Amino acid sequence: MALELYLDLFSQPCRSVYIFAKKNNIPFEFKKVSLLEGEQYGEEYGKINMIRKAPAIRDGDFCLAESIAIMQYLAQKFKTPDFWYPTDLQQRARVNEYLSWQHMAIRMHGSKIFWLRLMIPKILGVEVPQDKMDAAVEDLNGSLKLIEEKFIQDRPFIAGEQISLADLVAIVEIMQPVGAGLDVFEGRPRLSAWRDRVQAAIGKELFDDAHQGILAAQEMVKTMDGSKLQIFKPKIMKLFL
Ligand SMILES: N[C@@H](CCC(=O)N[C@@H](CS)C(=O)NCC(=O)O)C(=O)O
Repeated sequence: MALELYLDLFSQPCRSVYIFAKKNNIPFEFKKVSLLEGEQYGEEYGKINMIRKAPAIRDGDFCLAESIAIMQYLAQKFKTPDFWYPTDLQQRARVNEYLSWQHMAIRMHGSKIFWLRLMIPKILGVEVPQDKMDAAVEDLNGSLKLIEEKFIQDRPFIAGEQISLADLVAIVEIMQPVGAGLDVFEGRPRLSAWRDRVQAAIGKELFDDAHQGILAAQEMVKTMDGSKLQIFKPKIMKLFL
């Protein structure tokens, strides 16, 4: 049975897994889990991932959740080039440092901006108080500053001279608020130069392919049928407001 990747490219962790698998020519079957349609709560998906989040994979009778664990599994199973997840002790520790930090930092703040700027007002029809928005932008700015000053510094990439899982996860996370129309690169030349290097290392075609949905999100919400999302409104409000 082919390796199955359960993904929705609207989701940051799914895009990271998708790009990683494609870039490394890992053969897989794309299984779409439409998160906005609530497919993660279906009976079949529960058998793949009882956490009920995407991404997840099935490799034979082995199922695995969590994007970072998935990419580490794929890196080892398919023996991807060392730079993605270096065997060098300190380089790997540098990658792990970012991968450990990002969950509660750039991922959380970037995702929050996406919901506050776009999905909550445009799809759920709820006005977001200005102080909530300002606080979210302040948190995001704090994380972006740390990415520049702590994680990139004066290196080409987070772990040194070559791209790694840390850069892949970081760029994909940073693109989430961009999808909601926030230009996070403006006034950040170091971040912009790093983005250009990471995009070049991934390849423009693959990067654009993975991001076409999220970068079209502002257009998409104009015609989106948000009725299914209303079921998740209490959860979304609790999470983001
Ligand atoms: N830590 C997990 C996060 C997974 C996650 O939160 N996925 C979101 C999409 S970005 C999801 O599936 N949300 C659906 C829901 O909460 O109902 C990972 O890195 O894979």
